[in-house]
Amino acid sequence: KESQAEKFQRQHMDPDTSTITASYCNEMMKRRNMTVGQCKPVNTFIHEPLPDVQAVCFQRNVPCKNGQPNCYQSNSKMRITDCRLKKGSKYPKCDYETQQLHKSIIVACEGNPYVPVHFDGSV
Ligand code: PAX
Repeated sequence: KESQAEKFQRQHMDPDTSTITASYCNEMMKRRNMTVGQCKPVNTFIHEPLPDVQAVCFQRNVPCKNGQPNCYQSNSKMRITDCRLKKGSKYPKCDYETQQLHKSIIVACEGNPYVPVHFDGSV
């Protein structure tokens, strides 16, 4: 079974992509199984090496949106792509807007090893 850490990597890690095209989110949201049963409304992909993203669990502790205390904000801005379901897009035709950004990420971490399991947002 897929662990929470593996699920985070499937949903949020894409270190090796250099060119992001307008169809990036439509392709990636499907390829990474986020358009099964419903279209996931918002999802962020991170284009940085996995160790750099795992290291965020030991950076600045910030409160999570849900009030839990296990969120961390990256010291550095990271290359990310936000995928947002377009207005009027209806399952099973999941049509996404692709937006490339350079922002600090906030992730929730759990476990031993202590690794990212949830993407809380970007600032
Ligand atoms: P998730 O289901 O929210 O969290 P996501 O991050 O890919 O998935 P399982 O066992 O899988 O149910 N976990 C936590 N969740 C929230 N807050 C804290 N502190 C926490 N600690 C542990 C994956 C698992 O992490 C556990 C949680 O119980 C899950 O366990 O976000 C909705 C989704 O949209 C993404 C992020 C979320 O998906 P929202 O708005 O409800 O926080 N998303 C959202 C994104 O990718 N990019 C964005 O900019 C935003 C706003």
